[in-house]
Parts: sequence; C-alpha cells; structure tokens
Amino acid sequence: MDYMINYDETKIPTYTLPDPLTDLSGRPVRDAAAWVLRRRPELLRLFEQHVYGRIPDADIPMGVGGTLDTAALNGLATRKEVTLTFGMAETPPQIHLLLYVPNAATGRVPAFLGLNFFGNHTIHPDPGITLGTVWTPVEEGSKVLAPRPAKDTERGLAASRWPVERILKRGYALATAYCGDSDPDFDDSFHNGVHALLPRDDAAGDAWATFGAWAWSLSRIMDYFEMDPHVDERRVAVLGHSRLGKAAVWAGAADERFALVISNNSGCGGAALSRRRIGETVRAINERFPHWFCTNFKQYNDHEDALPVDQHMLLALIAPRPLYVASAEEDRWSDPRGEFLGALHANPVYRLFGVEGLPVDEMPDLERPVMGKIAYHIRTGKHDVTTYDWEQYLNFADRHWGHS
Ligand code: GTR
Repeated sequence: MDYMINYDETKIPTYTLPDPLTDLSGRPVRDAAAWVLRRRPELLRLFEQHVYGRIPDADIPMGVGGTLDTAALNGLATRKEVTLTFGMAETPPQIHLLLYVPNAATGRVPAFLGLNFFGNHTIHPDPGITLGTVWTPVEEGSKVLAPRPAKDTERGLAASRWPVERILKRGYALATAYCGDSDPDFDDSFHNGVHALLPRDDAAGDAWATFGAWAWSLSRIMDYFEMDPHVDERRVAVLGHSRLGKAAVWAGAADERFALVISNNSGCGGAALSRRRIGETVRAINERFPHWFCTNFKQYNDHEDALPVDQHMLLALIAPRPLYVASAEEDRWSDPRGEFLGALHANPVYRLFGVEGLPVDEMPDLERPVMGKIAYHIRTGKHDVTTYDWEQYLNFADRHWGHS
C-alpha cells in the first residue's frame, strides 16, 4: 500500500462536482422529460463505462423451483426457498432466494430485498433454512476462496443485521440471497458465478465485474418477484450494507423496477463522493478489490477529478423514487459526510420532478433522521446494519407506501 489515507476535512482538495443537469455536449437539462430521455441514459452509460462495467445484454433462460413452509417462525411467516437456475449448463449458476412473507398479511405484500454476506443460514437461526454452499478462504488470511458446505453452527451468525420478526410484524416480506451465489467475492478472473454464463471480453475496459454480477442477480430476483403471488413487485425496496450497499445502489439506479433504494454505509463507490478523497479512496478500493469495478475505473486512481461522474449522479439516477442514505458516526472509512453530500447533491434532479429530495442543507445531528423523497441519518456506532437503521427504513417505506 503506497498511498496515504486522509481523515482530515481541512486537507480535502478543492474539487468541482460534475453537474447532473448539464449533459456531455454542454446542454442544460431543464425538465424531467429531458432528464428521462436524454441525460439519464447518458449518465447510466457513463457509470457502466467508467465505474461498474456493462452488464451484457443477453436473455438467459431462468428456471424456477422451490419449497414452501407456511408455519415458519412459530407461524409468523411463510418461508419460501426459491432456486433460480440460469442457462442449460450441467452445473448451472443458481441463486438461492430466501423469502419470508408475513402470514398476517392479506394480498400481495411490499418487500425488502438485500444480498447477504455469509449465506442465507446466517441471517436467522431458523433451522428450516437450507444449508447451502459458501465461499471461504482456502487457508487463513488467503484472498483465494473455495466453496464448502455451510455449517449448522453458523446459523444466525449475522442475525443482528436482519431483524426478521420485526420486519414481518410491520407487514413487510423479507427476501435475501447469498452474494456468493452470483459472484464469490475474490479476484477469480471472473470464472465463477454468473460471469461464466456469458462471454466476457477481458480486454474491454468496461467489462462487467463483481458489482455488475451482484446487481444483475438483484434484477433477476426482481424478475422472479414479477411472477410470485405473495410479493407486490411494485413495492420492492432494494437495500444493502457496505459493499452490498454499493451493489444495491447500482442495481437500484439501473433497474427502475426497484421502487425504493437504501444505502447502508455504502461509502466509496456507493453514496460517498469520490472527489473528497477522505477515508477510502478510488485507489484504495481498486487496489484492495481489483475485481469489484470495471478496469476503466482504475484510470481514476489518484485522478478523481478526471471522472466524468461522481456518486451524487448515481443517486440522482434513482430520482424520483424514494432513496435512503444512512451513515454511522465511527465509520470514517466510508466518509459519512461524503455520503450525506452525495444525497444532497442529488437534490436538483429530484426537484426537476417537482418533488423535494433531501429536506435539509446541513448534516443532521446523530440519530435525527431527515426524510423527504431522499432520507438520511447518521447513527452512533460502527460500520454495521442495526435495528436502529432498520426501524428508520421501515418508517420510510411506510411513509412512501402508505403502509402500516
Ligand atoms: C471494506 C471496503 C469497503 C466496504 C467494506 C465492506 O474493506 O474497503 O469499501 O465495502 O469492506 O463491505 O464491509
């Protein structure tokens, strides 16, 4: 590591953010129609080309199978385990979706969807969750991962991040899938997961990488929701924490079927402005995680000002849909202030639609959520997803979907 990490606000270089409302030819974007028809597609292409890579355009057959238990969690929920199978290969890539639907609900319910880090069995101790395959380091400290069967002893290890009963009691379904199903999180030259489905032009600077694969998987789950009788596919919130928050924001920006988008501590490459160069920088993220973004993004190591975009524009791509950005006080690596500013500078695009984005100009105090069409909070504590965070997301969804 031959780069310095700055944590001092006074040492942030002066920077000018690119204007979401001026297109590449210098023309101003004056109304929502111009945004939708001209600027939004242009910006999406810029993010594909320079940051996340282009998801190949291909129609891959998706097979759907699964099981259902109507008496899960002591009768609170119906647990569905749905296997999505892609392509016709002998051992095709599969996404194993875990879905809990509240039994008290009538009709189709709104849902929260997020990828998980360690396997479906880790989100809740529920013994009915199938133990799948997880990717773990081949030896301690190794960056190379290999698949192995999940263990019974790992059940519920990440349960503090998934208040399943609370979500269900508030009338929402919860859906999750293991991120490693679509792409194991290591530099494997894109041989595993869904990259293997489609020819990947390794020489292309904009070839899809890990965030592309994770976002792709979220969209395939959305395809499934369009067929599921329990989920209201018009009210699906996509969310994610940290690296999976970056994936959720990219998925939500690109796929407008996601009606609400939540970034939990997504930091660099997520909600935080890259040009601030405080905490994790473009160089730091590209060097430690060379497989996350497309190759072109590496050109911007130490050259953030040359980026044709910044992350406020990614958040603006979500407009006019509800967007929640959340930070944690001790999570300086993710640059909480940069996450707030990312949300704030998406405002002009929300205004173009005649709606209020973030209703404040200054960062709110700790644990004082602010909610317009864009919401923001910073809570005490570390880089994590907590019940406090979830409580705000549930309130935000209630507010926008008139659900309670
Ligand atoms: C860190 C990485 C962050 C964030 C985090 C996580 O090591 O630098 O960008 O994604 O991992 O996902 O927990």
